[in-house]
Amino acid sequence: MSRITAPPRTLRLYGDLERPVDLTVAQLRRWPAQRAEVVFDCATNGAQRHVFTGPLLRDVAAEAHPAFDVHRRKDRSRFLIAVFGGDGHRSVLSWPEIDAEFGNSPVLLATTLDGRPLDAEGSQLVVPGDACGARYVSAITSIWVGAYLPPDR
Ligand SMILES: Nc1nc2c(c(=O)[nH]1)N[C@H]1C(S)=C(S)[C@@H](COP(=O)(O)O)O[C@H]1N2
Ligand SMILES: [Mo]
Repeated sequence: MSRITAPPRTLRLYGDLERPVDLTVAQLRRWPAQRAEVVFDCATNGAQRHVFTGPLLRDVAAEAHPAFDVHRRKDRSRFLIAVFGGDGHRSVLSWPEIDAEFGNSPVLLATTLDGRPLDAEGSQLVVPGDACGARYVSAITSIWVGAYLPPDR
């Protein structure tokens, strides 16, 4: 048994949140896990089929208390989500895309990929509705949640 193991990757949930938090993959297992069997296409690698498990992004993000009035759909509809990978790859989602009263997309923060725990490399975003794999951001280092306002508004 090796004593030298990589420290677990931590994901920083920050932005317009009342309770920003740093989470390891182990801590992501506190939420109920869903299972997603997905197929997506990659421009360089072709079609890929994978099985992911993990909590819903909206459940994890909700516990960080985004700074909107949770009872007002119009207020929730303003928020964006940016997901960053360790290699600089990043993608955006919107809050209404994953909100149960809007697009209701079952986006996951994976804790396993094809049965393999992701503790060392970090969580991966799972966007089951996407035909393309680009938003399946792996080795997530941070997630920003907030109401972006273009500079000219
Ligand atoms: N961190 C990170 N995640 C990423 C990417 C990347 O370059 N960096 N590529 C995306 C793309 S384009 C695809 S198709 C899927 C699967 O890519 P893979 O086959 O290289 O794993 O991961 C996505 N997640
Ligand atoms: Mo890709």
